[in-house]
Amino acid sequence: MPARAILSPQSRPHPLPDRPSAPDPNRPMAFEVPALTFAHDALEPFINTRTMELHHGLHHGAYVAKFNAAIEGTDLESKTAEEIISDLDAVPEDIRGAVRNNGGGHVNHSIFWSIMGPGKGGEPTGELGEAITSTFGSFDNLKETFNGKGATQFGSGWVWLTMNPEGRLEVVATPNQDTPMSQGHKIIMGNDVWEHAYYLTYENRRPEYLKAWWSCVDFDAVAARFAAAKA
Ligand code: MN3
Repeated sequence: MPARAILSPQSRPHPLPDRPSAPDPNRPMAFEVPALTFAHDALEPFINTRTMELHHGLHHGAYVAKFNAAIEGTDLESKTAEEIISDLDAVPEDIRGAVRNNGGGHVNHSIFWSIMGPGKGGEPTGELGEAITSTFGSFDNLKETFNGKGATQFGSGWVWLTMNPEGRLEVVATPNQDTPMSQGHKIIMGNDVWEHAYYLTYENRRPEYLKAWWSCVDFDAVAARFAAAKA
């Protein structure tokens, strides 16, 4: 029996998306990839420059382009991305899958970029720090739970710290670009565990990436999300 190729071109995971097309000037309300507040190389050595270029520019860009295309001409154009993704039942069935994947991708990544920065890390303090200690016992316990759920999320997905519908902090994982917002959670912070988020540096060692990533977390930004979620 001939040896079987492990990766056929068809089964290759995560092909690079096409470069997103330029925004349509006739659709000024179209969603856009938010600009980073730091340079692509600023998260080295934890997240390398090429990963950031591809991830922020091309992967997120492709979600935005497909999200815009999916909702074009529908009354969803007047809603925010968060409103759309929080109420998928209100999305017409023929575009619901595209909106769930690409709207979710846009919202998830927009949050992800906003809670990271260079020279960050450390530990959460203030009310966020107290809530973490009271819910998980310690910040180290939260990290262990978060990294564990991120490492065992099968295939592509995300791991999140949320405020659940009961108003308590919770660590949840979601597959693909699903977002806990669709289940009534408020997102406090999250990490992307798709291979495109880490493979160039960490290859198959997702747990190593999960541990290193905490050095990029901007806890001031996370605390602001926590305060907004409580309000
Ligand atoms: Mn991603």
